[in-house]
Amino acid sequence: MSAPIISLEGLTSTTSFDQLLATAKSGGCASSTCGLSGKPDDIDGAVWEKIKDHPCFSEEAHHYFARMHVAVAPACNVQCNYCNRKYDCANESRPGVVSEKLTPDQALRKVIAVANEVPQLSVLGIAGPGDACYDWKKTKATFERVAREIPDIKLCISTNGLALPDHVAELADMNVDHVTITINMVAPEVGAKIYPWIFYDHRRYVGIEAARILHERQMLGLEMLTARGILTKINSVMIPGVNDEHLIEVNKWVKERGAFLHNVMPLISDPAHGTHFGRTGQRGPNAMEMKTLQDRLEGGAKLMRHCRQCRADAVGLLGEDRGQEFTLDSIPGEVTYDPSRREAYQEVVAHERRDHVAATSEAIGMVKAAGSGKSLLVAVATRGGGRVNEHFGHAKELQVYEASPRGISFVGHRKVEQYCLGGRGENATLDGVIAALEGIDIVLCAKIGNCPEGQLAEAGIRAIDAYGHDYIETAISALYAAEFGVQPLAATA
Ligand code: CLF
Ligand code: SF4
Repeated sequence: MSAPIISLEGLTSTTSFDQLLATAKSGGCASSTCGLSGKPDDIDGAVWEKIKDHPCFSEEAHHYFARMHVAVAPACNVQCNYCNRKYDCANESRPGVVSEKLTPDQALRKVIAVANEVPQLSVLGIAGPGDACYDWKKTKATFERVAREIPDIKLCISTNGLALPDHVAELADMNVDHVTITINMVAPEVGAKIYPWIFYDHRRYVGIEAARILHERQMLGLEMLTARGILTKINSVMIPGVNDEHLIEVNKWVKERGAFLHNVMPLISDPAHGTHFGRTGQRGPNAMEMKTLQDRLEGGAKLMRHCRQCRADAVGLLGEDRGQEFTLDSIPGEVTYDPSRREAYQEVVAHERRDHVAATSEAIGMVKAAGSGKSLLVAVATRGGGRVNEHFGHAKELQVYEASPRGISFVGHRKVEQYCLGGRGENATLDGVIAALEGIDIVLCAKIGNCPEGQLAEAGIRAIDAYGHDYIETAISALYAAEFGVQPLAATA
């Protein structure tokens, strides 16, 4: 495998933008795999075209592409017991943080400002607070304005599904290819524990009747989207003791109705959020409970495991949030879209990801062929681009991969507090990081100091920085080889 033409850090930094442009214009790709499409063999070509730049609908794309959300549709027709609408829609975002509400014109201004600065931007999502289909006029006006100015941006919405069937035809007309429905139950008696009321057809419903109507509308909306070829992701909030076991049934129902992905998210519950579940002490699941349920769901509707439960005004790659750089008062009154950065980025990434796909396939083949029967859980510090390229002390999350006889797969992420600030590591912070790494065998990072390496070792976790800037899968396959005595692959970087 050849070295990358330029690093992904280089792709996005302002100082090397000239280099990025020059590389894109020259078509000067050093990759030995140019000419390959980069499409994995097991994905249909038309589906690949829709998902290849969508960071949520493709795990592979999330290493390269960014989404942004605009909070334009605050009204909601459902009450979820995990939501306090003073904050964000907890179906698609982290509760407890207030978002800036925007008009469609303000949203357009913000999208242009972000597109000019963040070359990875590929998707505009409307994901709360409130419901994008219920507050439809504002959703539609925003999408129409943005599609006129930036025609190649993908439009994406998240909805509770109650008003969805009324707007499927318009979503198809606007070329919205990606919809998320939050479905937490398929049995009204379970739903009644999650939704105290809904507002439908000019009146309020409560209890089992409310949950039954919501369920029927969600299934109808999903079937209508599937019939039109719109890719639908199902988000389910895992609420221990309420719907955790039941999500196995939900997975079956949505698979039968053509859902493209199923994303099981942990309930985030805190008394400070002022939600019903927060006030009544309902807990969320821990990382191992989540993984156990996800493992039980394997073989059903395909799982999304790389969700970051982002805010309703999130901007950037999924593992980062640059929203605070783009508040309305920091954006000029007049902005004009300049496509050059995004175009150059897309061209360079197209080359890079072909190389990455080939490297991944080789690495997975090696792990499968090893025939060791063993598995490893590896937590990786990365800044994007699918490479081991972050220092342990700078990481705010670690991406978790499992290497096993089935190959190498992304199984989740662990959020951690940044351990090293201003060149100094904090012991108390490190204790929290180690606790968050429960169950992990090995940490892979670009660099780690002796002190944290030693403390991780005491907790039974090995930290390795020998594969800095390699592709993640290639590094893991080499580790697997070293661990279980098979022939390692050559490094890529
Ligand atoms: Fe936004 Fe959602 Fe579209 Fe993605 S988020 S509307 S599908 S563009 Fe993505 Fe964020 Fe998870 Fe949502 S990581 S919370 S799944
Ligand atoms: Fe809150 Fe979203 Fe549920 Fe509405 S649909 S109550 S905004 S979590």
